[in-house]
Amino acid sequence: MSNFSFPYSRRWSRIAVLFATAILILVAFPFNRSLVHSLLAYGRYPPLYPQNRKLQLELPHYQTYEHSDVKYLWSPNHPYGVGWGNIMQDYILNYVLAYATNRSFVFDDYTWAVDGTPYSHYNGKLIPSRIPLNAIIDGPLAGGPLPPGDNTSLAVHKDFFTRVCPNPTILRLSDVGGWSNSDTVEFVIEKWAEKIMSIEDPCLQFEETSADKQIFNVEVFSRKDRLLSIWPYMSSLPVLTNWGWSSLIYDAFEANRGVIFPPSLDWPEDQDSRRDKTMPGLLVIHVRRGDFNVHCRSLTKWNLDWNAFNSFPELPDKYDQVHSDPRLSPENHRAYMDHCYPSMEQIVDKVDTVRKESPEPFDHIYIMTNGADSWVTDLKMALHELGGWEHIGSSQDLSLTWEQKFVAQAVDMLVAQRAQVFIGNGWSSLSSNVVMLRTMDGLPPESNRFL
Ligand SMILES: Nc1nc2c(ncn2[C@@H]2O[C@H](COP(=O)(O)OP(=O)(O)O)[C@@H](O)[C@H]2O)c(=O)[nH]1
Ligand SMILES: [Mg+2]
Repeated sequence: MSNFSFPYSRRWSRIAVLFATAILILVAFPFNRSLVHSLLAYGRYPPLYPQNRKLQLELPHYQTYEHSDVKYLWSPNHPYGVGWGNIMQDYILNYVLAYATNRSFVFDDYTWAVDGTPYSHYNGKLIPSRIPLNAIIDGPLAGGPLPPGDNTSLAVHKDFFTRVCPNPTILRLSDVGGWSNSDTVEFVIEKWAEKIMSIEDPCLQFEETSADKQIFNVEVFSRKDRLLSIWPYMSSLPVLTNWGWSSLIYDAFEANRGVIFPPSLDWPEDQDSRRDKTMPGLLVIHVRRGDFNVHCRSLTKWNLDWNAFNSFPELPDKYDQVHSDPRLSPENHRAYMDHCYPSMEQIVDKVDTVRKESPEPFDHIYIMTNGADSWVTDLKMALHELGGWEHIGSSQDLSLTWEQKFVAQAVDMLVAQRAQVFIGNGWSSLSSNVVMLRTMDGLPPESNRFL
């Protein structure tokens, strides 16, 4: 008898498991659509980068710093729930302030949510709430070494800072007078540097209030008259001269050479000489989709200028050339949107124009984008119709590891950094950071164009 009952009970237990899973999904779905979607799509949770996290909590200089008189500056109140482009800008300016005041810069993760949960929802998907900075970048900002002869203290992670500085001196924005949100970043840094340099306590932090309650709020990056005068100083600092991407990003680039720039190119064998090399004949275009549809409409209401370094005076395409106040007439509004959120036809036209104007031929194009797959496929077809391409690649063609998937924007930035010509979106901070890094790499201003 018992011999017969076995298959039955096994079958029943399988049915019961399937039934329970189905019920779980049905019950959970209305409450946690993204979770269920992600689990069904990928069958796993986003990565939490344990190796990177461990490394940044064990940086080699911590041992000596623990028993020394190193001075620190921790600026909390970084924005959250925003893209990497915005965070990168924010971190760099705060690093400049710490460096200018001879203090160790304190960095935190690229933080999407501060509620303590490991995962967040974005665009119907689960993402890590926090990504260790060293999963994206390498170099001084993430605690890497400074060039020989530079004795400024190295950066440390926030967890190290809170351990060695349990009772820091707290700075409030009102502690320094004589500056306002309309002054240049250069002036604001000078003002604050005076104050910070006068403080003896090695442990110093700004009061933790709310995101964006900081010296440099996000508005700084859309006001060229406030930002650009800091560039000569900022561009001389190791945070930019020694900028590097994490090995996760460089590895993704190398693994995807075939869809970025197929191997016809003479490409140095060793990793070091590859790092700063541009790829002749490669045109990269940043096609900002998704949230920009709504975002661009909001920008028209404020008549917002191009973002940060997209307004370098040397660049050939200028905001003023193509835009008049979009609030004044429907035509102006349309002209603004044509550049902020261009149609497929307008994008193809721009590529055509840039290609015709360039003295060098382009036969490879790479579309970096957050656009939907089917839309990108159509754009590729439309570009193909222009003719003359040996290869058309895009973000959607990249094969990435699970850990690389969630930092894919940095992989695209590296591709754009190495393009012979880059076409960006003037309002995008991601584009602006690309232009900034390309400028640091000594690429000519004419090689940065805008839609
Ligand atoms: N992989 C990839 N993601 C992008 C691209 N453009 C935008 N995104 C995504 O959208 C976010 C854009 O936010 P942000 O970096 O702040 O740039 P901005 O909004 O254009 O100023 C990025 O962090 C990415 O998650 C792109 O070209 N490639
Ligand atoms: Mg953004």
